[in-house]
Amino acid sequence: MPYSDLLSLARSTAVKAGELAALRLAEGVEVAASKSSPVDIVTEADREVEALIRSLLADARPLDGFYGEESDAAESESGLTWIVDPIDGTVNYLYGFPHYAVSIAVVEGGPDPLSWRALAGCVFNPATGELYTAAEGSGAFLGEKQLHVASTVPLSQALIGTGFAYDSGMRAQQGALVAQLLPLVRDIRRMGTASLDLCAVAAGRLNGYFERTLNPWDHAAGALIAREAGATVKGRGDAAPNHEFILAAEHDLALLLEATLAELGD
Ligand code: LIP
Repeated sequence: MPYSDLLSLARSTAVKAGELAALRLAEGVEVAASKSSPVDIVTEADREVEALIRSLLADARPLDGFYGEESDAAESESGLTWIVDPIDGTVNYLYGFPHYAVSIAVVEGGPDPLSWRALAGCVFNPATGELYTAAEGSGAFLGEKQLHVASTVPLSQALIGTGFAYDSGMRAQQGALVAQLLPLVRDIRRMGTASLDLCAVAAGRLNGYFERTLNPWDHAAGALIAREAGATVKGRGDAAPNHEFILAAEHDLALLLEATLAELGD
């Protein structure tokens, strides 16, 4: 399998990082600081887990670039860059809600989702032990089980995941949009962890997912996993997923969901 060495490194690193995150959670975590808003928080565990990931990756591949949520970016000398969210779903983690993940992806190029080519990715939920993986062209897996996106359904039968920004003004807009969408679909799920939402689409646990204002580290691995499971993963129109918008679903539903969101003013 191409990129098997990269995927193996992502997988082993994610498991070690997840074990550390779970250990720190068991010891008790507190807010270390807030970032873009009072509810956009970071814990010391986020920082410690990212430092571990960064160290393991640098030991194995010192010339690769690094782009993580909690530390400074490092330029790539190899042409590859690691895109890392040490604890995606930080608020879930802080509250002890068992739905958070270590998300690690390696891309050809730099940390720009509009231009990178994702090669391998891993999303690990330490609370459940679920380990999602994918390498470009080799399919997506939950453990050893190959994943396939759910078959298409009418929008009225679709279970749709989404999430909200940390900015209160943006949240008001997103809440108003969800209020309009809710009667048009089976139901809405807001689970708080973009990487796991994208893996849920890959696993057929969600029919679709969309969100705005995500950072590259939130979606780099999950988008590859969803795409390798057969989902359409996109930005608006022909754009690649990006900060402004990401949507993942089986192809026909993806186009219908995007058109519906546009009609609702998103
Ligand atoms: C989170 C995302 C989630 C989004 C949250 C937050 P974080 O990332 O995974 O989808 O709705 O607002 O951005 O901040 O926990 O790494």
